[in-house]
Amino acid sequence: MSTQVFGWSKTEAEDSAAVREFASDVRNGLAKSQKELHSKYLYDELGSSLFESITHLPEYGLTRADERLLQRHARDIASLLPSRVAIIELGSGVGQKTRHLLQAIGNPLRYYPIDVSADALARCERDLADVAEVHPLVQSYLDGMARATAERQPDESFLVMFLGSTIGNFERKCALEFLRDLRRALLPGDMLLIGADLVKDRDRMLVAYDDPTGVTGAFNLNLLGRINRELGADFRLRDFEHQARWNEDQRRIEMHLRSRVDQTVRIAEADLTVNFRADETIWTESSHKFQLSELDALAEQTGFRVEDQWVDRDWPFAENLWAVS
Ligand code: AVJ
Repeated sequence: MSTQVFGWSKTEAEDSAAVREFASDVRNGLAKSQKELHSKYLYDELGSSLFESITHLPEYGLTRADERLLQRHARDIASLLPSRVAIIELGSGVGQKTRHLLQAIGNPLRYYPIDVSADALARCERDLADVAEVHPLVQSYLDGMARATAERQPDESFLVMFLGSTIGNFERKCALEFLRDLRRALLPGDMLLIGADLVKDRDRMLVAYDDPTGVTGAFNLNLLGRINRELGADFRLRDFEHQARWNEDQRRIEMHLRSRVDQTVRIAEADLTVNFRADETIWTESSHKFQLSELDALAEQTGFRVEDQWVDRDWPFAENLWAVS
């Protein structure tokens, strides 16, 4: 997003710029031969709350593993941080997982959560007010980073947190580029705490993204609902079906929305009419899964040094502490 928004009071001009950008992304994405929509658009207010529900599903162990590691090792992690530190979190959501670490650090602390969901950030600010001075940023990751690091105090270092395996949503090549950009926004002494979901049993991965309760399906289909609401489209959600696939070559789960029938959809605000053949899909998200060795290589290729790593045994997931090298 190009708008520089602080807090959650967007002006009308910023709102309409965001709608135009959404419309243009939808137009470009649906013009491709494999139709696609960017996964960041899954997180409107309803989508964010559906994702929050996903984190409670027994089949989706990822978030609980992440939180277990942060809770169990909060003191270890805190002991490895620079003495004067401020925290930036990319894609914080409500920031629940971060509480343990903020508490373990103890001293008065500036915390900059960055997220696309203003609602989640409002809750985050409320919930964490007792453990940090919260400065919410409704911005893209790198814009928010620039905003936060501009407030660096003398002798202060930043810890950037990128939890929940959100890095897995990037194509592997884009993850590399993104981490390099992130590195460029930091200084020696700064650190990155990055969570990554590990490759595990195929059926376990698949059911985590295709739960029998149907919450993930609702989360995925809501993207079409959002296009109806914000871009005046006429998607019939019942004529689409949620699909999760394991892509073995790319080691990633892909979510798709499969058209059940031949159909035509009108998206007024994008001035677009789209045809779907029965069985054709819109690709809405990739969640790449990692090998431990791959994570160390990723650090090295992007200008970081591995400081420590913690792995959950019940749900293979790795928390990685890297330092700017
Ligand atoms: C929040 C991006 C890590 O990819 O596992 C959950 C999002 N999508 N179920 C993930 C998600 C479907 C999640 N991340």
